[in-house]
Parts: sequence; C-alpha cells; structure tokens
Amino acid sequence: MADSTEKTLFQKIADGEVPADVVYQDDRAVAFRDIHPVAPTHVLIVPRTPIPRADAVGEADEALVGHLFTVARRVAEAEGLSDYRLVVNNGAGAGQTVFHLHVHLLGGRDLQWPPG
Ligand code: D5M
Repeated sequence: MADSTEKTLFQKIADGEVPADVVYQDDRAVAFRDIHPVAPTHVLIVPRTPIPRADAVGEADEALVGHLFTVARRVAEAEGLSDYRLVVNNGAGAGQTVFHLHVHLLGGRDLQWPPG
C-alpha cells in the first residue's frame, strides 16, 4: 500500500528513474511529452520538488511555480507555438490522476472553450 514517502511517477521521471520523452530540464523543473497526448503538442511540466497539487502550493513555492510558466514558454517556443493552453488539474474531481503538481502544455490544434 502506498504511503506518503513513496515517490510519485512524476517524481521518478524527474529523478531519472522512469524513462520519459524529456524535452527540457533544468535544476528546478522537467518537461516531458504526455504518454496519452490530446493535442499535437502535449507536454507536462513538473517541478523537481514534490508538491502534490495546486492547492498545496505555499508562499515558499511561488518562485518555483512561476518558473514552471517560464519553462512552458520555452517549450512552446521550441515547438513553434504562439497560441497554446496551460492546464493544471487540482484534485481527482478535476481530472488529476498523478499527485505531483504538473502543468499541461497543449497546442498545435484549435482548442475549444470550455474544455469540459
Ligand atoms: O495528468 C496526468 C497525465 O499524465 C495524463 O495526461 C497522462 C500522463 N501520464 C501518465 N503516465 C505517464 C508517463 N509515464 N509518461 C508521461 N505521461 C504520463 P492529470 O492532470 O493528473 O490527469
């Protein structure tokens, strides 16, 4: 049975213990392609620090979370995207399945609103 000390899948990817199609990484964040893409570009941007979800972000994490947006812009530029969507699902009822904070970067097709 899982306990709070067990690494999440995305922590294992960030730590290089599980393979992923990494498109960007630095000392604070890793970006890799979603294994079930819903758009031509579908990249997940995760902090190396294991924050479980958006509502667990504290004041001490503000610079780190802001950095995730910088990484998203860099990845979008590398993908040739000017228009794209950034999504964070907070909690199972909102569609979160991996409890390690991640920003979805979606682009490369027309995106509808509301997303459903
Ligand atoms: O998003 C979790 C996302 O994580 C979902 O779109 C599938 C993706 N996923 C699951 N396993 C992997 C691996 N191994 N590599 C890459 N992407 C993966 P959520 O917002 O939690 O629903």
